[in-house]
Amino acid sequence: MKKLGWLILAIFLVLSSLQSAYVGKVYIRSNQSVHSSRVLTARQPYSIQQRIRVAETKSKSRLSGLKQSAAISSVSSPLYFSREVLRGNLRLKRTENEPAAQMAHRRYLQYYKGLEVYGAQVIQHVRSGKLISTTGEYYDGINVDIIPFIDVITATQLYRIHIGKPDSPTGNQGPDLTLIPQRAPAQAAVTPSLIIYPSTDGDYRLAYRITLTDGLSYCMTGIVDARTGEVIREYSNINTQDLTIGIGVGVHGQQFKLPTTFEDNSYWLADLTKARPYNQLTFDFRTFDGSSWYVANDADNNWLADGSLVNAHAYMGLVYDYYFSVFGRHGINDANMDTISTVHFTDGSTYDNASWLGGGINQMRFLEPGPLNWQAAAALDVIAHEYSHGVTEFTSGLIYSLESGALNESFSDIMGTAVEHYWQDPGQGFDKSDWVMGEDIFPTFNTNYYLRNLADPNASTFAPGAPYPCHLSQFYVLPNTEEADWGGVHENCTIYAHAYYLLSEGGTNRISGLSVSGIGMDKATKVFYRAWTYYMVPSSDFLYAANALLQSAYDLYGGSSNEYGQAIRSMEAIGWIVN
Ligand SMILES: [Ca+2]
Ligand SMILES: [Ca+2]
Ligand SMILES: [Zn+2]
Repeated sequence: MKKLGWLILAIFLVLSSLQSAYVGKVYIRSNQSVHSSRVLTARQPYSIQQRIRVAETKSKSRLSGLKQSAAISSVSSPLYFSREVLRGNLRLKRTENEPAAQMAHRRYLQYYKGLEVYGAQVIQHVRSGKLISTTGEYYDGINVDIIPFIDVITATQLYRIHIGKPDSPTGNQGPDLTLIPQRAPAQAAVTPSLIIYPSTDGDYRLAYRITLTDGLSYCMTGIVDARTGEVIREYSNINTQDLTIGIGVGVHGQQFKLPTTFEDNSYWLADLTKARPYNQLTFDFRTFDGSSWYVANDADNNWLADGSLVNAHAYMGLVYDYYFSVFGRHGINDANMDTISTVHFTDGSTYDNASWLGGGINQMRFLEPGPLNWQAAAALDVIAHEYSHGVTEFTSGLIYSLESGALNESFSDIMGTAVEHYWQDPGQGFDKSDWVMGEDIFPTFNTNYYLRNLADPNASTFAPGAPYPCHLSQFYVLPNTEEADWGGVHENCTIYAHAYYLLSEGGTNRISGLSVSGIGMDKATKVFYRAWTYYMVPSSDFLYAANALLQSAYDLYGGSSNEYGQAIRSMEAIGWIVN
């Protein structure tokens, strides 16, 4: 019973066992088996002790010591409150719904003459539509001139000098992309702004709030007086207690910064909620001792020995950042669950592949290169593909067989490609964005080496004479057995992935001859993401998917929009009759 569960839940990157399948000139090894009991029994306790520590910097971001407002009672009056909302002095930041308690918590920011009052928030607690209480920090009687004496550029430069980083980019810009293909975490993407700062002496000061970051090693926020240039206050946005930043070189020679942890006189490939708000651990299966394997470690935090460990750890963070910045998603389960991957995994018989292992294990595995020397962790689209299987598990839950399984694979390829385009520049060669899957796992770059082609699925075959399909009429009807890849989930997935390509970039379907005008990748991804995570259910089939996609486009852009029209066209292009 349990064993059957495992079999279903291990989702591999490529087809499992259609004989002699190949892509381009490269043969895919068949019999990617997950039967081995070692896959199931080996447990991996965290080798790093004291995982939970008190975050020292936490108290710094509180307003302790500042003037405590007695004004919260005045703002508790519904009349006063609504007047302040109308004036724009209280603006809703977000509502947290708590269905179990039939409550909603509406969090408002305080403004003065259009400027945010630093640290001030008022929260209305509502049950069944009725106001229960009002809490927070609110300042009244503010009287301050809002004309600054120094401009934002000068203030930013002053703060750069203050932290000893005269060339630091501000938080809303990316760091130096030539050296490190890594953008600033979305959390740091803060545009400098003028604010009202309630100071400890009970007065209010006009100030700039400025965040400076290089994307990972530091992320400092300073409050700079807009009249005097004095740095009134500052704090780090990274809880740096034991976060260390390593430097590593990936499989293709790229340099990355890596969030690591120093402990037991060694550096570990682990970010324990320091650089990002979740635990991210990258295990090295070569440490397997018969029962456990361990987080990768390194003596000097210069990760030069193994590129795939470096790629896996760095890319996992980039995938998180993508989902957070584009969709506001907090990790695989949207609640910042641990993100665990193992590199160099093997059960003695499986190689040259990657997988998401769900069902409570919830880990990714990048397999030891085998005869083909595939470095599965070296490809950003592959990492995002596996990660997205995790997202599927916590959203639509598309069952991994037949049409729902092919859709599950489609969305992993779609998101893998979206993430690649987000972080990499278009082009040919390693570390460039394109419309094929997995090209960076190969030891040498060749435009014919890839797993699947979203732009032109028919251009490659998964078995002699069997091209990947681009149209419903090319759907492969296969039995729901492991030998037949659970109804061809890795084969039929290209139909919807191709629809995504057509909607993004525009183009003509080879079979129907119907053309779609591209609406751009950002919009197309939004349409697909919403259908995938909000509308689909475990048993959704291809027809359901078509309707979910159209509903998603309709929600976003309306029934008379070009976007909706092109979404319809994309479904017609792959063979649906829309009426
Ligand atoms: Ca690429
Ligand atoms: Ca790619
Ligand atoms: Zn997959």
